[in-house]
Amino acid sequence: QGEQAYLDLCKLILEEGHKKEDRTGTGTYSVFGHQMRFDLNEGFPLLTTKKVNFRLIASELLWFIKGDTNIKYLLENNNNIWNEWAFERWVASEDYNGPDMTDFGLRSLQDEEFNMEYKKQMDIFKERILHDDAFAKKYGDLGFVYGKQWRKWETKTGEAIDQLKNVIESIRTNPDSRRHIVSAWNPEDIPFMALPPCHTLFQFYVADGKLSCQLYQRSGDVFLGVPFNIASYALLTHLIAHECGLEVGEFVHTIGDAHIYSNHVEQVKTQLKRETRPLPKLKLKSDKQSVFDFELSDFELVDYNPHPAIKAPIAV
Ligand code: DHF
Ligand code: TMP
Repeated sequence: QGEQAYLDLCKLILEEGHKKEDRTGTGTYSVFGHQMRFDLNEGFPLLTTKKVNFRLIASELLWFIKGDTNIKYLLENNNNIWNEWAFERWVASEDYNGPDMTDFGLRSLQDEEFNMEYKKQMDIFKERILHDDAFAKKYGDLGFVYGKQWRKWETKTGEAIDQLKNVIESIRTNPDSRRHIVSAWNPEDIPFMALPPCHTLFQFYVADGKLSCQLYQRSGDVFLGVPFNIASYALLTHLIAHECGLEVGEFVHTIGDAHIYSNHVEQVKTQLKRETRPLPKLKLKSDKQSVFDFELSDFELVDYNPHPAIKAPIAV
């Protein structure tokens, strides 16, 4: 139980994964079509076999919920997880005239001198996003990412659909509906997206007074992204259940291409040698009702005693 479903997936990929090249040039081991289930009543599904930073997950989710797509908010919350994808656009733009940053993701791993220069350019970029509003507006925005698709989906006639608000309303007024869906995948937008949405679509389900959620994730970086994704959707399910006066049920996580990058294999092996510990509990510390009113300080994670963090490079 607990995080075992996650560890089982890691084991499965190491033992039976297909060796596959990928867009980033890193190389992966991968399986296709895998499902994990987490009973949210057992505890909050944040891994204990390595320390995962809940603050980063919560601030990213609040960013989505606000409908924000600019990394400025994340940087103000000391959250750097989306920097590379904004930086990528900046260094490819006409306005950038610093040293060549082509393929910075791979090169920073292979060439220490380049890595120093990359870090320097990234720091300059972050400073400008934080302190130069016009710059932030132009280069901090990731465009059609989750915040936009969830809250301001653009229709052909130029109107905006608030999928998140609508789904909460439909859960409240028509819990038995089989149409509680939020889609982030808009074929029309794909060519303009920094990263076509990895969490493509999610659906809610109400039975016996409990709210469950299933995510279809087209592509999952099992070591780095997936632990964040599990906790993020668990948190979202807690918030929506809270607003709708429901208990929490299960989080069902279905992944299309579930992969371990070749430069994460040693880290995963280290993690698999560790004993799991009891899951933490999530506390909502305020009497707020609406999902849209929550702030970082309203969340508290109790009894989280994980093994130490394990570092790994992210594929860009
Ligand atoms: N690209 C790839 N290749 N994998 C991803 O998981 C991914 N995730 C994205 C954007 N692009 C991606 C957004 N989510 C980290 C976790 C989630 C995430 C982005 C980054 C991450 O680097 N986690 C590290 C350290 C975080 C930190 O302390 O700053 C970790 O060890 O969990
Ligand atoms: P892709 O677009 O070529 O599939 O690359 C996206 C990579 O990012 C892939 O390794 C999956 C990973 N990813 C996650 O696992 N979770 C996430 O939330 C995001 C945004 C990306």
